[in-house]
Amino acid sequence: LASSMTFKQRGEAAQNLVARRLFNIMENKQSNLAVSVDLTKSADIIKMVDQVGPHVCVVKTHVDIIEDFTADFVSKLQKLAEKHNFLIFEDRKYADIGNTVCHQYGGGIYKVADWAHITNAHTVPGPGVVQEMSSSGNLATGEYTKETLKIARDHSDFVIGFICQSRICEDPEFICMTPGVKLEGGGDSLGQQYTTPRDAVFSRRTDLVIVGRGITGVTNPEAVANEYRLAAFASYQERISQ
Ligand code: 6AU
Repeated sequence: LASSMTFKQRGEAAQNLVARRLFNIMENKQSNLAVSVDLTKSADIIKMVDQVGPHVCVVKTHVDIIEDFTADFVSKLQKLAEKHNFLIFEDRKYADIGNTVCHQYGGGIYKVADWAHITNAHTVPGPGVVQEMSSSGNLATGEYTKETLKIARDHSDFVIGFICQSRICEDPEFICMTPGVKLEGGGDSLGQQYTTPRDAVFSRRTDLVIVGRGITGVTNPEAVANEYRLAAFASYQERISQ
């Protein structure tokens, strides 16, 4: 069962090279923390990523909210990914027909396929990647999750995991990533609901927590990122030693 295996064992079980690399980083950096750097100015993002970099396995971006996006931003981000050993996840949530998604992923201004190690897609249009949302009242439940899992298994050369609020499968090679995480729980004014790292990784048995404003919104992001890393990794260790 995935939830009782170590990240090292799961890296060995995975065929997909990105999944293998991610499990490897998680094991080596003792980090199952992704930071979502949802800031709108390139320089602020780069500064934040350099601060939290030592503590994360993944940096997640939303490049379409950046006001001053350039190729230079991408090359700086890539340099930081090498310096701190993390993967870059562009949270683009593709949701259109294949032909349109090909253009959106490979072309346009952002050319996501050139630099993002990981991206994501809704499965509403058919084969893609699951989205099970953290916002209240989301419709991604039941049959949608089941169908998405099937799509993932049918395309396991390309799919490395899911965005989900609790573990949706025990396949060792798929990584369950949970957004909507804050040490103090709660929510925001627009429907976001927060769970704690322990609740996500120990109780709901997911693998990796995605934290945005809980880290980027504080005055000492590096120290707080380390707190989240320790909390999420201890919850993983507690789970596998059960
Ligand atoms: O910690 P926050 O609330 O500041 O940021 C959470 C981040 C945001 C969302 O776009 C994203 O996680 N997210 C996702 C993802 C990762 O796809 C899905 C979801 O259901 N909820 C969610 O918050 O960048």
